Amino acid sequence: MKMITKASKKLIWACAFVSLALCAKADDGHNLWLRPVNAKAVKVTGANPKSATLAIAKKEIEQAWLGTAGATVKLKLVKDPTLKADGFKIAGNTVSATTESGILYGVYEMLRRQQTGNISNVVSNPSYQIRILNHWDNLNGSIERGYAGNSIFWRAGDNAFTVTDADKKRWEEYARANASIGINASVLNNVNASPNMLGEKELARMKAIAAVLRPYGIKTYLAINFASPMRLGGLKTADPLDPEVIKWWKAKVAEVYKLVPDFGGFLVKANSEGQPGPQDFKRTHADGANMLADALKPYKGIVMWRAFVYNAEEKDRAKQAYLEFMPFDGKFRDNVIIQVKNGPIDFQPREPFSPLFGAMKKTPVMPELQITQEYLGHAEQLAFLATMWEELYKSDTYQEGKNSTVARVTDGSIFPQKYTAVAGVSNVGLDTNWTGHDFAQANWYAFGRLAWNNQLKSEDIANEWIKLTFAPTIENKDWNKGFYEPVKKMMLDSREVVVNYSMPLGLHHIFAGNHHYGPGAWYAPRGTRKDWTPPYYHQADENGIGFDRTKTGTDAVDQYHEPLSSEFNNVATTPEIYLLYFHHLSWDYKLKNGQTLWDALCNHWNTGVNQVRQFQVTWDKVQPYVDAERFTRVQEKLRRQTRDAQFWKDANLLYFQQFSKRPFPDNVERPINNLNYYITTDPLSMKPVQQRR
Ligand code: BDP
Repeated sequence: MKMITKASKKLIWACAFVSLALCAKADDGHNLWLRPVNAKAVKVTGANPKSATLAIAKKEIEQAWLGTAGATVKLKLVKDPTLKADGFKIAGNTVSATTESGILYGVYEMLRRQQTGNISNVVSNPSYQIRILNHWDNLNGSIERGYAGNSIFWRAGDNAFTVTDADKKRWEEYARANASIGINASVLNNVNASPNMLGEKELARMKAIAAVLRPYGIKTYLAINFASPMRLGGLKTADPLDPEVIKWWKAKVAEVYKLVPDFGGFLVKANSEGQPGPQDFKRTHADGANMLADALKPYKGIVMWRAFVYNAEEKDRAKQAYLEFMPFDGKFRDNVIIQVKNGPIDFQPREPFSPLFGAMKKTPVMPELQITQEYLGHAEQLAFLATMWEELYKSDTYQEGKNSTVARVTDGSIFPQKYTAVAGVSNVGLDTNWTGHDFAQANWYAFGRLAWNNQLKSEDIANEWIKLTFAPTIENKDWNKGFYEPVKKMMLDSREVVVNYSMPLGLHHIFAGNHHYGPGAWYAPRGTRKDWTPPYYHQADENGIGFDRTKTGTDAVDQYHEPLSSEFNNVATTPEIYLLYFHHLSWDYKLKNGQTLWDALCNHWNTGVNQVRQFQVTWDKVQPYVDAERFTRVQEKLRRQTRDAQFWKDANLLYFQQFSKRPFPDNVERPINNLNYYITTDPLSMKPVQQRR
């Protein structure tokens, strides 16, 4: 009798495990870091039923409460001078804030703390008022630099403007994910903006989107085409000082606010990469931005004016944004904010920070980060970008003395700013898992968490994200050692690994043309703008490699505040991570570790490949702790990353060896093809290409 009981007990346990394992098996990644949990009973008070935002807060608690069963959670709107708008206080089971959105953020924080095992009281205020995603979504549904399917907002075809239930569901899921990490604004369309964005049907659809985002505390913004008065309005000019043009914008802005009374404002890419702008009419960036700012002002709208400008004639692209914008410091209206990419060139795997940070003292400046991995392996490669952004936020500009970090010169800690903001170019698309690569979700997450608190450490963000995203479905003591620790390490190393196999020691922009996936150091088709070709950036010749931006070169170092300017000017004091960004050095230049520059480059490329191989090992070993679906997806991505990292290494070794004329160090794995193969093979499609030289 006893025996049977024991056996049947065993059977019951076995069944339970099998069914749990089956449950855990299919995970398409759609739930992001907001996975369903076994919630306990809870009561919520203070959720005024008239408030859509508080209703969401209540629902979130009810479906994810992991605190004491039967507890009561109090939501409280308070007058508290220590809390900024959106800020919140968690004390025991009470969440208080001065705004409804603040309460919602507090609730998400409380639930996150329960899930990650970090329960404590907290007072939290956001670093930036506006924490905004920039969607480079085109009205036909495609996404510029998007790697996870088409736009969730726009599509082509007969039902382009029909708002379906599926649309609304997706927009709501998107809004919820953003709110859970504190993102409170979205630009719905590409900075390379179609004038049609301001057309009637497009604006009606924006209204529908805004209605879904609003209860989640998210404001809607649009990117505009500066020539809209001509291309959409039929005017003869878009001159910002022309009375008809001013009138046109005022009327358009009034129309927008009639549809969306809490509309946020405009994002503008002007006189950049062929986009129209005020300079087409012999006016300045300030003229253009201020005209739009005046139109938006009565509605409390703002202009985010991008500083991403450069033209082919200048000797050094890195200097141009600073040269163009510094003369206008203090000349912008108080509802204009200048949006500056993290680096002076573009969103490279590594660049020093843009010298505009901290230098514009009378104009608010907002950092623009790229969440979508245009230059870090698209949705094919694992690169956790929190470490890159942490490096940026922590960089000291010295503009107002020591500790004038990029974080502090942009978040209002140092300069009195009416508006503070940070933008991230989104990696979200219609793919089931939103971001293509399961680990790319972590970059969306990290952007939001750092926008909320720009002092957060990458490690803490990784900690939260892993626990929320991969929390074990089966209670497992070994999970920490078996999954959490190795995966965290892999994430924290991953950005540097990409730098290693592609552009170490300050190399930058040596990508294959157009799609920017894989190497193309040789890419310079006849007739192409020089500053769109890699040889412009690496400057390799028989004597050496690197871009001389010192005082005897283009003097870009001069745009940095002392002591940085001198530090970057002197090769001995330049951090080696920026070496070839600031200096043209001989192949035999000795690095701090005693290696020659050539050997060090080869070793970095080689190390990068070995590190990705190690990622494969790490991932294989976590198989017992993760559902089969996500395991396989990531495993496949890592296989491809290894292949492509090797492509980077081999192509770089062979191409640059033509100039260095030096052997590879013995330990470096030899290329598996000849240089011609790499030049004539597209690294994204792996198909033959012609005329890549
Ligand atoms: C570059 C991208 C291009 C964008 C541009 C921008 O390659 O697609 O339009 O940045 O930020 O990095 O405007």
